Amino acid sequence: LGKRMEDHLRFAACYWHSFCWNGFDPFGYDGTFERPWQHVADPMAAARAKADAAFEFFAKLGVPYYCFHDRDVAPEGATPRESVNHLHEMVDVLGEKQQQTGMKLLWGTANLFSHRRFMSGAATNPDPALFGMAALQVKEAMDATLKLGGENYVLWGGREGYETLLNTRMGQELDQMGRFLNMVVEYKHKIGFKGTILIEPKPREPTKHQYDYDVATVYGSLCRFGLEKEIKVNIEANHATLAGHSFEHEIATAIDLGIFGSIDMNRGDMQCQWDTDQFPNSIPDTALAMYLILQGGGFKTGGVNFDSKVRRQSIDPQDMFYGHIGGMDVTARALLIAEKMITDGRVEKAIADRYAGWKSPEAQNILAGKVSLDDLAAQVLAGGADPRPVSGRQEYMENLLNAFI
Ligand code: GLO
Ligand code: NI
Ligand code: NI
Ligand code: NI
Repeated sequence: LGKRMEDHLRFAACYWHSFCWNGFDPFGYDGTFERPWQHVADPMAAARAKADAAFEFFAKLGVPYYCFHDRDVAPEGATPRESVNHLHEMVDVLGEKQQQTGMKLLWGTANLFSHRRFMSGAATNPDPALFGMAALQVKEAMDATLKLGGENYVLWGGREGYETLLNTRMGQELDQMGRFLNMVVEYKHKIGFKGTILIEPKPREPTKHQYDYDVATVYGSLCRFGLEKEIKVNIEANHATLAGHSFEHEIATAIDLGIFGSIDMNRGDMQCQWDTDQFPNSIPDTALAMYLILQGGGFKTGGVNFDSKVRRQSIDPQDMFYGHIGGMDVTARALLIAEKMITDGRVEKAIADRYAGWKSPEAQNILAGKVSLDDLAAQVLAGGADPRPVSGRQEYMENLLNAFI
């Protein structure tokens, strides 16, 4: 593979599911988890206690990377200035923790979706004052990411979408989003951040019509904003299935469009049609995803962030270890299977054989734009023969995957 297997184990644990989400759901207004820092009255003391617990967990897990939102690590203050001061203080704490544990930051991000001020969007808000608040938060989160040596910066447009066109100017909101993303990219260059900016597509939740629906939609927007060379995507398994795709379809689409960046690893639940963020547990599905990623050149600056959480009923802190260890084992096994598939070469060869006809100089001329529709039609008539159908061998190929597991 040209790279040692360990180079692909760029696994990250996320701060928010294990240390911020408390087990609430739309019917459980209160969480089910007991967190010691919830009872600490001073918000900054609570943030420090939370950081102690988070890094103790990351270190015990032995995971090399973590990811966080600004508000996961530092509480909102009474004014924008106070919120910024909180973040600066906590970035120093995180820096010390990284030094002590050897943990690295896979990516940083800003939470532009939990606070009520963002209920009608962040960059796509009808009020420019809220666009400004989003800019402040992203600027500060990018600074924090740079300072902590983060390798990427993620933008998930949590509230960038709408509920009804009877109160929404969609065209204007998309223009606002384009301006915002261009400002982010300009700022990245201004501060000399070398990492990749990643958009995380997601459909249907929390707004009814999310603008960053899936990889193809994001690509269309990036082209419209002139940013298709500047921004890549962070693909989440559960978001892919919510959009009616498979995880591997979204990965393959991004690779083919040249915008594959990183993945958020989890698994959707076919019965609960929302973003349940379960730990991955299907080896065949994960193997296929890893196969495509390795075939596409592997992870460059990106990695595998476990955007996964234990269930509301799993209040035993040990379940957090079981969840992560199980999910990481599944992913590691999937990587080994993917490696076997690549060295074996049968899948690759079967695909090459299927498209072999396109290797001829005549066929290459068609793809190179050297043949017109009517010329080609005339050639077919002159040739006389009726072309034979090409077999898909779908059942054989799908079963072949099982031979590697
Ligand atoms: C929500 C998303 C969210 C993002 C995170 C990073 O469904 O998956 O967890 O990954 O906000 O921006
Ligand atoms: Ni995610
Ligand atoms: Ni998600
Ligand atoms: Ni999710």
